[in-house]
Amino acid sequence: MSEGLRIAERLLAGDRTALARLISWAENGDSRFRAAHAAFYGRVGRARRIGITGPPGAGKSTLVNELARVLRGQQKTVGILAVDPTSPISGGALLGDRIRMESRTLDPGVFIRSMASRESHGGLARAAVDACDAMDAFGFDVILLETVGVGQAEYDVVGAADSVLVVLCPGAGDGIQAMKAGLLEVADVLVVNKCDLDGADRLQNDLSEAVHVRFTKRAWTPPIVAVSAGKSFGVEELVQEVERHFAHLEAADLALSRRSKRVQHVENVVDERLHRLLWRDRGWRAHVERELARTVSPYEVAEGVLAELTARLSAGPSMSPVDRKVSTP
Ligand SMILES: Nc1nc2c(ncn2[C@@H]2O[C@H](COP(=O)(O)OP(=O)(O)OP(=O)(O)O)[C@@H](O)[C@H]2O)c(=O)[nH]1
Ligand SMILES: [Mg+2]
Repeated sequence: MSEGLRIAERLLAGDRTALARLISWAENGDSRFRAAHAAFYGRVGRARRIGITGPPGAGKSTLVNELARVLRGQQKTVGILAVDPTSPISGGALLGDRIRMESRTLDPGVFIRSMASRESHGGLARAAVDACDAMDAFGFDVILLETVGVGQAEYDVVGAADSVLVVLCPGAGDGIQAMKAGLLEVADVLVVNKCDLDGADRLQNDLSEAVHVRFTKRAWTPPIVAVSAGKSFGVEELVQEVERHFAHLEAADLALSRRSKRVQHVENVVDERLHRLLWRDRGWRAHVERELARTVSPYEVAEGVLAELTARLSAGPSMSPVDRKVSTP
């Protein structure tokens, strides 16, 4: 039996070490993950996935901890994945998260894991979905996925969840920033956190106006929920709103919604593998360098690569000029 299959069996038997190993494989793009995934995929789909995003410092981690507390009170088991960009600043925040979430780490009904976001080309979203799949197959009832809402890569990550919570808090122009950054567009529920602070009412009003203008033609209008994660206020109501959104998905077509998100996952897998195959391979890089040295324009070089690639894709399994022992054009 392959290592991937053995790990999958252990995962399905409830072995947390196997879960941790699988998530590391997912994070590193380890090929053993694929065999394991194929083996446990039949058990994926029972968990509710909730994405939590928003600007740095909005209180996402504090809220995730609070959500876990409320969900545990409902006897639900919770898997938590915090996706952090690999920057020195959030490296510190990550440590902070670990400490803050410590109150949940002794609870066997909770699993907490963080993941660094260094991969591009769909790699981050792919790895996050893979990790969620592993937690789902393990048997967690709810999966909470936290990511800093700073760009498209992060939106792609939370976009794979069933429900997306966008967390904002009062502060200079935060609501406006969110609207500019396209954060509202990804929201199923808007959370005004730190409602213990001044300016929360104004933020709530601003958001309410923006939602009115932008979401008129959609089947679901994101509710705006005021909470104070820091003071454990309003979190039960927030959980109810998330339930309401999930009920809406189920009434519409949950399977369809999930399937369309799976399409994105497949796209990400393909993008990432193609990218690796092409550019981590010195053969193609060297070819491009040689061509550029002949003062061929970048577009001409790109056209040449694409033509050769298309030919090789239809010709055989390997696209690498090195693997196929053929010289580059
Ligand atoms: N006053 C107040 N402060 C809060 C509340 N919730 C969180 N905070 C504080 O806000 C700061 C940031 O909280 P985090 O939970 O780390 O925020 P985050 O969004 O996860 O931050 P990053 O992951 O670094 O983007 C911390 O100092 C929290 O204690 C709240 O409801 N009220
Ligand atoms: Mg955080």
